[in-house]
Amino acid sequence: SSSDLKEVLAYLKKNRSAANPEYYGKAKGKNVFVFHLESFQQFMINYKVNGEEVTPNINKFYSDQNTISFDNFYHQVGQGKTSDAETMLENSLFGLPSGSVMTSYGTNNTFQAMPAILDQNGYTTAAFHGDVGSFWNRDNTYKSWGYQYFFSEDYYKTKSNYSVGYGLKDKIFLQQSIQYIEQLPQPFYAKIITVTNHYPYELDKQNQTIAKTTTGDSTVDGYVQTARYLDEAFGEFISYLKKVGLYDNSMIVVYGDHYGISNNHKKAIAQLLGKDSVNSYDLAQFQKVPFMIHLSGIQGGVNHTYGGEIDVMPTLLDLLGIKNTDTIQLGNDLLSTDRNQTVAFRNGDFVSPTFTKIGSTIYNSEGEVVTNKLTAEQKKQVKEQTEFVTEQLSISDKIVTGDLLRFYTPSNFTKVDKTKYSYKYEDA
Ligand code: GP9
Ligand code: MN
Repeated sequence: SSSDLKEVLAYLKKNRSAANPEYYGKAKGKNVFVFHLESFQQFMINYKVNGEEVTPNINKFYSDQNTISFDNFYHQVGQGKTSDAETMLENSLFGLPSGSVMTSYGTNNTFQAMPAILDQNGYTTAAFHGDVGSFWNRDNTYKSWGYQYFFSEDYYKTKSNYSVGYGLKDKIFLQQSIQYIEQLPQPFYAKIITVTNHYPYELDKQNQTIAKTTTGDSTVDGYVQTARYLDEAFGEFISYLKKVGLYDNSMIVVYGDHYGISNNHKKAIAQLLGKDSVNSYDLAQFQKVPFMIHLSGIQGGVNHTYGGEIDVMPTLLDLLGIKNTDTIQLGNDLLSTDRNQTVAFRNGDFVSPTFTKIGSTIYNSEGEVVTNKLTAEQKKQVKEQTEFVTEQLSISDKIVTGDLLRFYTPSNFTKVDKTKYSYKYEDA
């Protein structure tokens, strides 16, 4: 109801942080690529197998002088996995405690998503993915989010050996995406969703260019091989962007959507990390994924702020210089100097520069259990962080399940007309 909306607006008033003038508008008018690295975790950055870098192209991009790379950035997905990541990145709203926002609410809810906002600021908007368009209800959800174009499997030439797992192999997918990218009027916003580095990490022989790891856990050991393949595909794509001049007139955003190796594989994770064992704190740290922003002319470097997928949309809108102070976003610009660095996991646990909470256990920043050693002051802090996370998640759930955005329209925004869009190949 509209009284729930009042609660949301009060929350935002209390919790949104101001943009950093040093970065605001730095990417104004640039094309935007959001490059989705399927199941790609932060620990893979500069990771070596037998002395050999697994992902040299992504590593190079991470350390580029014009890339801002975040090394305390966490995925925040729940059961909705990729779809939760997409929901957070483009709406600054969380996935649900169970199920998927895109599947359950994507078709009918009102959204004020990044594609729609950019469309209304003169951008062409397109999503690319080599799986069937209906997976995670993307074909309906993207209309609600205001995507003008959605290039899904139907737009790609397929052969039996072109695909593995959930869709086209990344290299083939990206090669065939170029013809569509070239036709997009600039400036454009293009989201590119890869898929080959997906559980169970299968890959044909000729694309295996690095040895598997040897943990003995067969669902884990192929991960570096598909990650290497993804890295090669990424490298080819970056070369293409450089060749056609898109590298310099685009903001290139690269992120990992969620873990590739689940917490069911503790022994293997410990081995990959060179540890005897891993505890809940280590596993929370293991949920880091890359988040990188490349922009020619910007001073890059590794930024240590704590944040997550919920924070991407405000970060990008501020860099693009698109006013978003009155949009309903639950995250905060990662480049803002006064942001709350408590990062919620979907189950209510959290990480932060000071304390990490997993279930009822509190860890300090060194990973020591401090549940029963907290001073009164620290107890108060943990309590505040816990309340912040609970409120942030519950506000998000209220917005989604109550379809509250239908009661609110930001200034300079026109409600999305879903009937405008058709993504069918024959209509193209
Ligand atoms: C399928 C792909 C996989 O189209 O995006 O989604 P996930 O299983 O990672 O949620
Ligand atoms: Mn995924």
